[in-house]
Amino acid sequence: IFFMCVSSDTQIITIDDTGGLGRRFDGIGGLSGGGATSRLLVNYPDKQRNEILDYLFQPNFGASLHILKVEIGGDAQSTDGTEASHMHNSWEENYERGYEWWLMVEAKKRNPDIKLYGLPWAFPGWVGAGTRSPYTNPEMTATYIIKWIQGALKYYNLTIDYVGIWNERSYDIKYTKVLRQMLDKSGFQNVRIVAADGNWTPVSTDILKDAELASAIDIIGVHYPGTNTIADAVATGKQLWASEDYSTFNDNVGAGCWARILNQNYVNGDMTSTISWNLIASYYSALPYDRDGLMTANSPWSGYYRVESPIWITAHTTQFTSPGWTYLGKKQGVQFLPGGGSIVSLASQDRMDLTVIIETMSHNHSLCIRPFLPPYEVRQQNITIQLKGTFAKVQKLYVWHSKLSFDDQQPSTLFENLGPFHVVNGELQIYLGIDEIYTLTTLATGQKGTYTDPPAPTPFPLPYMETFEEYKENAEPSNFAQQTGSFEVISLKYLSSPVNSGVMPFSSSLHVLRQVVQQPPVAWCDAENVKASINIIGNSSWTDLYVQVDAMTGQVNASDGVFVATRVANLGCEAFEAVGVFFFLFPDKKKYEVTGDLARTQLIANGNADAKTGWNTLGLLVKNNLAVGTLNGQELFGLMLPEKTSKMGFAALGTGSFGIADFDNFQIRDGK
Ligand code: 147
Repeated sequence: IFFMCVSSDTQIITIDDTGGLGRRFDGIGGLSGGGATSRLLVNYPDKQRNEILDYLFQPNFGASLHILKVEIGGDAQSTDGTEASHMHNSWEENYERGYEWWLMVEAKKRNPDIKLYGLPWAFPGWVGAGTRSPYTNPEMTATYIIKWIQGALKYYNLTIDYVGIWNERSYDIKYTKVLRQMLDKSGFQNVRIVAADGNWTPVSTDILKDAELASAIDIIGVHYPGTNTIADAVATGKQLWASEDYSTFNDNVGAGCWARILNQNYVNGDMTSTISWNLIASYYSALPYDRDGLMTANSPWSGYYRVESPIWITAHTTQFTSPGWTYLGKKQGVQFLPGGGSIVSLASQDRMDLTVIIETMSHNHSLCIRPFLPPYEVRQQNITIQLKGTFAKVQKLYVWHSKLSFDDQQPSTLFENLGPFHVVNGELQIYLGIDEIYTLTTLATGQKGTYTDPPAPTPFPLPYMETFEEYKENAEPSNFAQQTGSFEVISLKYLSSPVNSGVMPFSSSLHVLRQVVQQPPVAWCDAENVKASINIIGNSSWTDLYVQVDAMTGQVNASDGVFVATRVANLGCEAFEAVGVFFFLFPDKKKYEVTGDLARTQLIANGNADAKTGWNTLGLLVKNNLAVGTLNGQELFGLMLPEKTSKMGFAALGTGSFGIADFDNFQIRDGK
């Protein structure tokens, strides 16, 4: 690999730390959330779950990430599901919900130096103070966010390093200043604000106009910048981040995208951190943005997962740098290469160590989901690296190599250790092919971590029974993927509380699943326009199925009704038009409805139902074009489905409006 390409000239690249360095490097990160992207990870068997976490976070093993960014759950849809809020209502707080606390703890266990960054997509309705904006009462919203930061410290000993404003929605100058002041007053002077997790403007121009705002914001974070920055952003003097980027299918083109932007976000755009949406694709593949993570783990019932090529692209940078390292100056080891591609060079704080990353990704092999990538050419080339300044004395460089293959007959080389190469008179010559990544480093560390192959994938297991008994309170049950509303396991002791006065528990069971959202959220997308809740599970290609659940709406602030459903499709932010075969029961009205959609615009049948006060058992069998419903074991309807009804999809349960409902003894059986 290290031979000269005979007929072409060599271009000299000087790597030199004299005459000015570049910016501080802040690290490479992954984003869990925005939303529910780690949903299926938590219930993997322990062995595989630990392996996956090692591939993501263990230093010198795999992606070895420097930053973990997580969603601050808002009980609302934020792309692949809804994440639980620590304050469903203004009068309560809870730090046991969801899986981001767990994930942050696991990341810190592996890398105590990993930086943590929290950002809300949506907020519980009450944070809007009667409006659909989180900025109506800035002090209240800041209190809500600071409680999350305090909870992290108090219950998990997690120090949050960065906090954002509102993902890809309007940011607010007043709120940003209030958040800064209240963070400082709460002892969180070290929590730095990233703004505005959207576009370069107006935040950059606002910072230039407003000294108080400028001192409140530490980092300008933008999404999908296409490696470009703007002059106003540079003029602020702030650190610039691609605080969300990538979101590309994790095959080799995705890996090429990631390799290109990891280098060029700095070479071209002065950005000193790039964060991948998402960290790991742990959501059902029928949900939006299938496999847009650094690796894939969406089959917890089998234990199957895949370490995809973006993990090894990440390793090329992360295993040989740390936040606090410094980029060298432009044209001093940070530049585009003459034949196409790019090089970045970073030095440790003490300048004892040097890491150089080179990428030669071609246009069609490094397309990202967005924005448009203008055409460019890359050709094979020879370069001569000349080490100057502090690095003139370097004798050898350790070399790691990847070559992404786009030919089925040809395997890719991923993060191959080529060992140390001698630097002769401060020079090293390299032949660069196309679609390659090299790391040259003084560090003798680095490892391509491996575990033995996980079990083979299997389809979602049937029959399936869930009693919710095995979970801790506030947990989300395995394999459920809530799309609107927020569902958590609660203990029977609450069922006898005044909130549920007069309602007797159904069985001797201790735990039930409760939908807790009582009003529309300060939403991130349109999903909640449906004003109903839905929690899906299973397999998106199921056709004939029997589903059954016990449900109860006797509580104060109850939902108007409950449903079970099959063949459910159209989820994520499109859940407002989720389709399927839905069997709704409205216990107070003693009515039922069969509909072809969650919004109940496609009515198939309705009628009276002899619903009990308290718990009712709903059963729904859908087979070919027949649907049969039972209520408490008695047949309630048997009908033919209209031709346009959804033909396949997930099983689901949920509520007809926002409001509390409890579910228990959920069953799925093959309907064939
Ligand atoms: C981002 C979101 O922040 C993420 O939660 C996730 O939805 C991600 C998926 O690619 O996208 O939101 C964007 C959605 C659309 C655009 C940019 C960001 N867009 O069309 O430019």
